[in-house]
Amino acid sequence: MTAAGLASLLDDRIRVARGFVAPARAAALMATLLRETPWLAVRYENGGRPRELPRLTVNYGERSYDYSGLVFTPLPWTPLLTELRALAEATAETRFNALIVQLYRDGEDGVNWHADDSPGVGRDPIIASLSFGATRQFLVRARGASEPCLTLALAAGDLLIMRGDLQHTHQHKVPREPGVTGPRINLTFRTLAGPAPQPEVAHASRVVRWPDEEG
Ligand SMILES: O=C(O)CCC(=O)C(=O)O
Repeated sequence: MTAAGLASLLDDRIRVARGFVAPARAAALMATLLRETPWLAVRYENGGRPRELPRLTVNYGERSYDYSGLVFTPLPWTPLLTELRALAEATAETRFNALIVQLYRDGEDGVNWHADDSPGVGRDPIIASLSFGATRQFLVRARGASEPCLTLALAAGDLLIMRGDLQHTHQHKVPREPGVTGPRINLTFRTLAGPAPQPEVAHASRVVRWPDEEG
């Protein structure tokens, strides 16, 4: 445990605070975020074929952000997200200027093995991740390994902090879990610096209301 009561894993590259947000507040936040977020279904091309990310996503902050070969245009901070950012900053002991909000509509949605190592986040980023809604598995593997070295079930209200050289030594993933029927929302707060990439993706994607349109 660290001084802030965080469990320390993988040589302190990961810190976890279970129940960082109390259950009733976490449930209320889930409902509010689900309803008020202008979810984006991100479309892109792979080998000339149209694809859509298997999750809905929205970026907030002051600066466009590129990852997975796409450039995302941010929305301005809302009062609620500013409040959550302050909570994450106090525990992660850093300042954040960017947020990715992701909606995993059910167990068919996920994110494949990757590291958050795009140039905008700098060399050893501190990334704070807050989870709401359905519990999902969060896997970590050493680069070059095929099997995970760490599996965490991230539940509503849990805070996970990635830090140090984790993004260079390991990759992470939220696997598909077809048995999961409920939605999950994940917020990852980051610090972006350097020249902003040119926005390109917004016009290629579509804003959806969820669950109205997709459910
Ligand atoms: O949903 C999560 O817990 C992880 C999200 C993630 O992998 C990322 O934002 O890089």
